Amino acid sequence: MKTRCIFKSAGVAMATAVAVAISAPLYAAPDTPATDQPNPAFQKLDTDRDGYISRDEATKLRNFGQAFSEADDNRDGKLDGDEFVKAQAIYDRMRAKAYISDSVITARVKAALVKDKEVSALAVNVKTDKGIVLLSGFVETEQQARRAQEIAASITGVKSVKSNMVVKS
Ligand SMILES: [Ca+2]
Ligand SMILES: [Ca+2]
Repeated sequence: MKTRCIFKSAGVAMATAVAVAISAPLYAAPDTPATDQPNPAFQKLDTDRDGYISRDEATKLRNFGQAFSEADDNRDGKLDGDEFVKAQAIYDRMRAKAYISDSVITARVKAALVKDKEVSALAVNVKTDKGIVLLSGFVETEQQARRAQEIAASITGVKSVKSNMVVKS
């Protein structure tokens, strides 16, 4: 914002031609009127170069929908430069949250296993990577292994369950 104002007053004070000559290299992308600096992510998404990110253009980013809705302040169904910056911040926050939730998932699975009569006494190790739970350790029967897998799969946020559990014989 500041830069734009300075250039505006400079343009009035100096000859217009000089102002244009100075500002031209800085504003190489004339189709992004809402931002002071060209945003590379914005330009990449704005395939029709109308200066807005439409819903359609935003589908190139995975799971961007919620951030899109929250950032679209004037509810016109598209994001201008400022709204897009806001959307990026929301998107980054959401992704950070998704990352943390691996440890939350692990804690929930462990708690659920401890509560279950059939598997509570077993030493089942739980690891979670991007929502995928890996169970390992020793169990006494196949049934216990299956039960542990079922419990893990029922936890909110779990995408799938892998088992490295070994049946002691
Ligand atoms: Ca566009
Ligand atoms: Ca908008």
